[in-house]
Amino acid sequence: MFFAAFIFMLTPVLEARQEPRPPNIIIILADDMGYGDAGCYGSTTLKTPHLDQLAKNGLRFTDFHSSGNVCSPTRAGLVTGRYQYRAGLDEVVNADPEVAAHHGGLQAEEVTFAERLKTRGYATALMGKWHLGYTRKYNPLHHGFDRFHGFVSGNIDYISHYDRMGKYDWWNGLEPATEAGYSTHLITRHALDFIEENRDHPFCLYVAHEAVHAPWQGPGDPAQRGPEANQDAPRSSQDEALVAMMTAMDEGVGQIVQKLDALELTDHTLIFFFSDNGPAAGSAGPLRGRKGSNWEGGHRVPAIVCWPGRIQAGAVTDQLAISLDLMPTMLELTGAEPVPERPLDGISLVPLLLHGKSLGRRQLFWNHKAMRDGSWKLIVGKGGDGAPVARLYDLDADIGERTDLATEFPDRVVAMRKALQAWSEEVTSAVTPQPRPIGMCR
Ligand SMILES: [Ca+2]
Repeated sequence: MFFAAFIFMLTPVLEARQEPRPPNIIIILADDMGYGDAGCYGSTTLKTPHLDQLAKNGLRFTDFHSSGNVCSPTRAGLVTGRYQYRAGLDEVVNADPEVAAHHGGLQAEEVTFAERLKTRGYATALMGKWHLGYTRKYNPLHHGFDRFHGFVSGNIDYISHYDRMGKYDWWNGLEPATEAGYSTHLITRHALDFIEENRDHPFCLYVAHEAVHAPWQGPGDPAQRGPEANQDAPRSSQDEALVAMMTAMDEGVGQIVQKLDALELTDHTLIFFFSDNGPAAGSAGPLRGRKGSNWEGGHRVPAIVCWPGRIQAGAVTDQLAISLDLMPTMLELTGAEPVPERPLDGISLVPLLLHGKSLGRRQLFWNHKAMRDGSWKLIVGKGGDGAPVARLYDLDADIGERTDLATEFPDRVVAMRKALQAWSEEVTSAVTPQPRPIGMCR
């Protein structure tokens, strides 16, 4: 098995030390980075020395999942701590105004981790990709983020900062901002500035990288969109660009770590790195499926958490966890309270991170089509003849989802289908309405 040699339970227990203050929190989110797209996850084509070092200094997950298999849904789940279906954000907020889903976004009644951490005096910022609504009312500044430098669409030209519909999309808070530079570099630079500015103040920094989402552009490539676009200029191949894009992001991770060291904030800062879904151009490693899929390759992603002195260095865990767990984890670490009307769907990872404890057997769900129950994975869909079909895999023995065990374990299939159905009904029982312009139903 792919990671068999490396998987072990965390050896407990790091000696509890008095933390003089709640930690700073930095969430670094990669975009479309697959399970096999880092050196520490087995990549031979992509070099990620800074991520590998982060893993050496912290804890690496082998069974961590995004709550969605595409961009906007995972981000809605991350910032609210709830399955994104509850917020009415189960599909990508589309760049095209002719598509109904362009007009939706994160509605005002949702509660974000930034809003909750502000109740504890945290300075908050998003640097990078939002993708939870295009219009002004959806702006991160209206969702608890004090600062926002970045873009609101699913991707921009890395050089010219135009979205795929040809609209300029780079912002300083509520206002469009003209700023030259490769988007990954700009995101890192703003993150470093924010850390520096808040060196004496607790902060929560969400660094949402564009890398390694399309378009395929390294720092030296020409613009492909906007008035400066040059379609005739020589450019990297997709493979070359992917390497350059990953390298730029990885170097940014290294610069954040270095900045924390220089400011003597390392021991006071938890960094959580993960990807928002499986690969578009990269590798899912041993997993079946890619971005957009309910197979493991669509949602099992690289994830590393680092807090030197508090989380055991160099550990690897096979505990089952999901991006929805970040919000309850942050609330526990900072002493912030959840909002009773918005119950969270994840669990705090603090017992695992700080004490090496098991998270227990869990059930997780994706897209009304797939679920985990411990190591078991159920996927429902349609067979070649169009008839409903349910497939069952034991991921402990079959991480690549190759051997369907449904006929061998019919009772388990029935029980899991029932659980999936009950979950589906529950998460869609009180969905936040999304606006749909008259005449648009799609
Ligand atoms: Ca993505």
